[in-house]
Amino acid sequence: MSDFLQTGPAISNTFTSDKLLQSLLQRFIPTQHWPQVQTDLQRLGARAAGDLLRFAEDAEQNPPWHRPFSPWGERLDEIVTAPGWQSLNDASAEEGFVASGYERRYGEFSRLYQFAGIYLFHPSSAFYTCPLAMTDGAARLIECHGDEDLKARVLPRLISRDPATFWTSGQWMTEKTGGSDISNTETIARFQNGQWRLYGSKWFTSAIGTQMTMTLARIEDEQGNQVAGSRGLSLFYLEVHDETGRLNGIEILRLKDKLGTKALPTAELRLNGTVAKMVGGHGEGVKTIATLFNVTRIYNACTTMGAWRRLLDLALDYAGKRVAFNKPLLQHPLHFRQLAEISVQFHACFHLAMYVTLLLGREEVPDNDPDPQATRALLRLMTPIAKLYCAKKNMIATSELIESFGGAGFIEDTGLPKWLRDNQVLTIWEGTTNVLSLDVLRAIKTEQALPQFIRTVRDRLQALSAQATSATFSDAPLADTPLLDTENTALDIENTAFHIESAKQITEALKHLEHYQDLMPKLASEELEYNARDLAFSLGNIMAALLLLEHACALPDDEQAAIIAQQFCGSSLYVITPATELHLKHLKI
Ligand code: MFK
Repeated sequence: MSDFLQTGPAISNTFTSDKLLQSLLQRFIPTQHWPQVQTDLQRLGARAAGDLLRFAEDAEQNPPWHRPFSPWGERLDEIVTAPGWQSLNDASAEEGFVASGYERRYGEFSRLYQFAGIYLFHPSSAFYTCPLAMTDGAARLIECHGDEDLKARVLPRLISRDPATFWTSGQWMTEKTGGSDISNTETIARFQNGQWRLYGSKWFTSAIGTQMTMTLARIEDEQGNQVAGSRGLSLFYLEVHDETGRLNGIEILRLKDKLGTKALPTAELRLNGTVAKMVGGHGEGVKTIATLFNVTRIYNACTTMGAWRRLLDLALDYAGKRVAFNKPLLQHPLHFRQLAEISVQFHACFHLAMYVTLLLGREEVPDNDPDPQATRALLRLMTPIAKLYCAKKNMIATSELIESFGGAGFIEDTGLPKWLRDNQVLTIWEGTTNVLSLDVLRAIKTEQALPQFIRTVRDRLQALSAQATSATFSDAPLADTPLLDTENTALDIENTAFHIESAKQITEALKHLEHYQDLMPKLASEELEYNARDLAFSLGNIMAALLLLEHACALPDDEQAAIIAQQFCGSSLYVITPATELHLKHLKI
C-alpha cells in the first residue's frame, strides 16, 4: 500500500496575499494614510489566518444552544455560545470594525477602509459579521433619524472600540406572515402608561445575543384601531434586557435549525409587553428602517466577496498541490480555465462591492463631492444591485469551487462543505434576488437613477478615453484621438488595444440599455417586473465592466488587470430578454 498523503489547502496572511485588494486600496486611500492602512490591514490579514480563525472554528464546532429554564424551573431563555463567539465580539470592538466607519479618519474613504476590514474578517468570523452589519445599520439609522437620547446614550456604544462598552444590535423584521413582504406584520405597539409596549412574535431574529434591536410594529390606538399594510408600520428601538438584567418582555421560543451559519444564533421570539421607543414618524417604519437595511445590504456584498476570496484561495492553493494525471491540477488547461473564469467573475464582483462602499463613504462625507445628488441616486441604485449580483454569482462560483476539490469538497471535516451552506444565505437574507431586483425598479422610479447611471458610465468612459489618449499621444489634441475611436490604429500598446475593445463593448451595452430605458414608460408593470432581474444583472455587468476597465487603466503595467477587464467585457454585458405575450400569458410552468 502506498504511503501517499495529500496535503490540504492552506492560507497565509490574507491581506498580503490579496493583490487585488491592495491595488484597489492604494488607488483610493490618500497617500499620507496608506502606511497606517497597510499596517492595520496587514495585522488583520495575519489574524484572519491566525487567532480569529481559531475563534471562528471554536464557535462553529460548539454551536449555540437555548437554555429555556433553570434546573429549578425558573424561565431563563439563555442562549449559550462558545468562548470563541465571545472572543469574536471582543475582537470586533477592538479592531473597530463598526467604529472605523464613524470615526471617519480617512474622510470619504473611511467606508472603503472599514469594508476592506470586514471583507478580510468575514471568512474567519463564523458570521460575527451578521451582528456587526446590523449594528452598523442601527448606528447609521440613529445618526440619521435618532433622537438626542439615542445619539448620546446608544450610538457611542455601537461604535465603541472597548469590548466592555460595545453593544451590538439586531434587526427584527421577519414574522410568520412574511419576510420579503412585511405588510402583514402582526406585532402591535400600544402606548400604555406613557410608554410604547410591543406585543407579537418575530419569526427570524438573527444574532439573538445583541443588547438592542430595531423592529417594526403596527400601532393600535386605545379603541383598537390599526392602519393596515406597510404604511401602518412604525419603527421601534428596544433594549433586550431591562436594568435588572431580565429579558424585556421577551420570550425565546426556540433557536432555528438552519442549513448553515451554525455559529450564529437565530431565534423565534414572542414579545409580551416589551418596552420600546419609537424612532422616526408614525407609519414611517419601512422607510426609516431602510436606512439600516441599505447598510446591511452593503455588508452582504462585501462579506460575500470575503467568502469568495477565501474559497478561491483554498481552491487555487489546492490546485497547485494536488497531482492528477501526472501534473498539478492547475497545469491542466481545463481545470485552469475553470478557476480563471471564476477569478474573472470574482474581480468583477469585488469591484462592484467596493464601489458601493466608496459611494456610501462619499454620501456620508460629501466635502469633495461635486454632485451629491448623483452620489445619492447611484448609491440607492447600486446597493441592491451589488448585493444581489455578488451573492448570486458567488453561489454559482461556490458550487464550481467545491467541485474543483473533487470528493474532498464533499467531506465535512475538510471544512469545505460549510461554504456551500453558508454562502446560500447571502442570496436570501436582506432581500432575495427577486425582491432586490424589484427594489432596483423602485430606485429607478424614486431617484431617477437610470439616467444618472447611464450618464455616469458614459462620462467615465469619456474620461478614460481622454486619459488614454493623453498618455499615448501626448502631443495630440484629446478630442482628435478618443479611446473609442477604433479608426485610430496607432494605439499599438497591447493593453491599450484591450482597453479599446473593452470600452467598445461597454458602449454597445449602454446603447441597448438606453433603448430599454426609452421603452420602459411603454411597458406594463408586469412586463417591467418580468424583466427586472435581467435589468439588475445588466446594470451590474455594465458597472463592473467599467470598474474593471478603470482599474486596468489606472495600473498600466498590470497585464493581469487588462486581461481580466478584456475577458469580462467580452462576455454578454446586456442580458435583457424582454417579456413577451407568449411568456406572460401562455407559458405553463
Ligand atoms: C453578513 C452580512 C450581513 C447580513 C445581515 C443579515 C441580518 C439578517 C436579519 C434580517 O432581518 S433578514 C430580513 C431582511 N428583510 C428584508 O430585507 C426585507 C426584504 N423586503 C423588501 O426589501 C421589500 O422591498 C420591502 C419590505 C421594503 C417592501 O416594503 P413595502 O412597504 O411594501 O414597500 P414600499 O411601499 O414600496 O416602500 C415603503 C417606503 O419605503 C417607500 O417610501 P415612501 O413612503 O417615501 O414612498 C419606499 O421608497 C421606501 N423604501 C423601500 N425600500 C427602500 C426604501 N427606501 C430606501 N431604500 C430602500 N431599499
